[in-house]
Amino acid sequence: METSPRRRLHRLLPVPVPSAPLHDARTATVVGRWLGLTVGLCFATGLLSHVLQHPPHWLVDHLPSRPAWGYRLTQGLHVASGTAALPLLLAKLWTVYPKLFVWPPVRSARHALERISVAVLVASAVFELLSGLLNIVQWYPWPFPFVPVHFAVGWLLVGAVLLHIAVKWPQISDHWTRNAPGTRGLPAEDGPDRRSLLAGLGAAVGAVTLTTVGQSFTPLGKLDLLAPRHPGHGPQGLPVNRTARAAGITTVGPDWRLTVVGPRPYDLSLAALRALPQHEVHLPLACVEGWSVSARWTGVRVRDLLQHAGAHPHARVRVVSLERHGAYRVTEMGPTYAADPLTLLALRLNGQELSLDHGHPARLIAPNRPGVLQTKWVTRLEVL
Ligand SMILES: Nc1nc2c(c(=O)[nH]1)N[C@H]1C(S)=C(S)[C@@H](COP(=O)(O)O)O[C@H]1N2
Ligand SMILES: [Mo]
Repeated sequence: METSPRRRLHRLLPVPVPSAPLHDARTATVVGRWLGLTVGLCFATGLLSHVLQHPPHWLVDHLPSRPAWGYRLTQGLHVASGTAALPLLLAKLWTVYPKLFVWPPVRSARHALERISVAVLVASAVFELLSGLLNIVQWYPWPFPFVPVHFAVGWLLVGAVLLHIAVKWPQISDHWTRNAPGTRGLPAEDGPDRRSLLAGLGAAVGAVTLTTVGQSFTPLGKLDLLAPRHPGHGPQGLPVNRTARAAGITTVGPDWRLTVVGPRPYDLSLAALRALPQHEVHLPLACVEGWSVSARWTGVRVRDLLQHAGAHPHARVRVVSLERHGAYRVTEMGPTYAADPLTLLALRLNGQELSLDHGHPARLIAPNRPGVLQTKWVTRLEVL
């Protein structure tokens, strides 16, 4: 290793020279490991969310309906880690951007491959974080469906991260600790400028986290200034993603009936449903967009309704809404949810009859289940 003038100066002076360039491997390593950690957490929780929403057929019967707060926690972490990764990604890109302009741009086949892999890494990271952010505000300014594309690019990103770690392993291990081999004999600390950069970055991550995480972690609800949803805001104290109007449901008349299709099919009027044994559960509604609210739901156990139709206790169920169009008008549920005593066809929310926006006259509420699958305006249960 050549000795730079700065390094020579460093040896002469007893105090550190406050001019570390910050576009260096040590800074890239420190920022990179925080970014890697948040992206890893975001990927793992995203994968879990995907499996709960779109389980492969061999897993449908085994999805856990407990802990009841599981999805609230993991999806809260998914959105919080993705949000925290934004300032980290910007800092990382700033640290390494001079490398984009190295000359000559390609030195060898290996170098060309490395640059291509970095391009994939940067593009997929920017795409994942931005598309996730726009999904939270429900803005889809692109022609493709969000869920499958966000999921597929997530794999691309994780592959690119692993490749990047492998390629950069020598630099990463050299600069993992402060006393890097190339700087042996120098004071074992980061200069004031790197320390300020990292402190500023920590403050930025802390600020975006504290002002958004209250959307699912309600004790911090008062600080929830930047998130688009606020847990307590909305009819009956809950936000609404799809209003009754947007779903094309203006009124539900007295002729509404719940049909249960199974070996012994039957249907029930609302009065008959209200006359069945009612149960009360405290369960969170946890939206994939990260907001979550716990509420008190009252209604009839889905298990009881299915049993009455002669369903096998391990049967899967299809839940059908009055809604005519819309991606979530029909959902399916495996036996772990259907048989769980906490899974209700809810008629009441926080002591009042469900409002039309929350799914009047009946909606599904089940433990550890993504919000998108908590079907509103239910009119049919089909034993599969
Ligand atoms: N029929 C139907 N049910 C639905 C939806 C929908 O679009 N149609 N949206 C779901 C989503 S994404 C969420 S987060 C919850 C929100 O419930 P809330 O509006 O009562 O808060 O309802 C779910 N149930
Ligand atoms: Mo949702």
